[in-house]
Formats: sequence, structure tokens, C-alpha cells
Amino acid sequence: MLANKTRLLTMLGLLTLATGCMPEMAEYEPLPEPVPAGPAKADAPLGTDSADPVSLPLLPCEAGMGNVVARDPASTHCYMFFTEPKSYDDAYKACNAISTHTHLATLNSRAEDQMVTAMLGTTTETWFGFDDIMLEGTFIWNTLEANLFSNWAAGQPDDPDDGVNERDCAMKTGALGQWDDRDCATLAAYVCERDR
Ligand SMILES: [Ca+2]
Ligand SMILES: [Ca+2]
Ligand SMILES: [Ca+2]
Repeated sequence: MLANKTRLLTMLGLLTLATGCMPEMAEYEPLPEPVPAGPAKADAPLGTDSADPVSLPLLPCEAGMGNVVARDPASTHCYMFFTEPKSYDDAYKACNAISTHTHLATLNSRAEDQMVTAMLGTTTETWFGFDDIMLEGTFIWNTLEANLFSNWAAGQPDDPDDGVNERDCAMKTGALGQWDDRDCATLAAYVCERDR
């Protein structure tokens, strides 16, 4: 056995001498010169520069699961609607657990609000990320985005501020998906938004 192995190594050595190269044992290639920064980058074919965030492919919306998934073509944000009923707090945590850039949906414009309403089907109670838990009467987005739009149903919000009937979390309600402040402990469907 050992003799066979020695013979094999000898043959390999002769082969190497004959061909002038040894497979799998080439000298280490020197590292390529660093690519100079600046205008030279423009010569690289599109989509090959992984350091450029613009060229990164968009993650598929389906990666976050959900019962209904949609992408807003304008903002590229993904919306994931979950029908499993949760409290506002648990829904908030469930959205945050999906990824760093995912949160209870923030409905910052009429178009965004309507797009999400269209995802809900026959579900008439859905949490999104708007509450006045911190300061009664002052609703803020869970992302702290600017407060530019609201779609309260007639007579809402109607928290009596009596210290008993707390209604601190906005819920999309009814076929139109208009907003109503409700008890945050109420179990309802919820919609998450992934910014990127
Ligand atoms: Ca949003
Ligand atoms: Ca309230
Ligand atoms: Ca209410």
C-alpha cells in the first residue's frame, strides 16, 4: 500500500516536471489592486457594485409572510396583513420581529391608507401603528414619522379620558377602514409595513 502511494507521488512529480505546472498548488495570486474610488466607478457595469445600496435588489415582499401581501410601487414599501388576532402591543412586537425595517403600518397619506384598506377584505377590525399611549389626546406614529394625515371615522377619537375606559390605539374599522380609537388590549388583525 505504502509502496503504491510512493509510486503515485513519484509519477505525480514527473508529471509536474513534464507539464511545468502542478494542479491545485499554484502560487497565491497577488491581491488585485484596490479599485480607485470616484469617477472610475461609473465604468463598472450596472448592478455589479455591491457597495452601492441603490444597486441592491429589493427583497421580495413575500419574505415577511402575512395572509395578504402588497407592495406600493411608488414607495416600494411592503405591507403584510395578518388575520391572527393580537393586542396592539403584541401586534407591534410581531411586526418589529419580522425585520429591522418592519413596523406596524403607518398610514401617512390617503393613498397609503386606501391601499391598505383594499388588502383587508372582509376584516373590519385591524390594528396599525398609531396611538396616544404616551399622552392622552396626542396620537403619534409608532415610527415617530410626521403626523400629516388621519382618517378618523365620524365622532372619533372618543376616549372619555376618565381613567377607566382607555382608548389609546387607532384601529381601522368597517368596510371603509376609517379609524377609531379602541382599547389597546382588544384582539384584532394587524398590518405591518416594511420600509426596505
Ligand atoms: Ca407608511
Ligand atoms: Ca386615548
Ligand atoms: Ca373610539
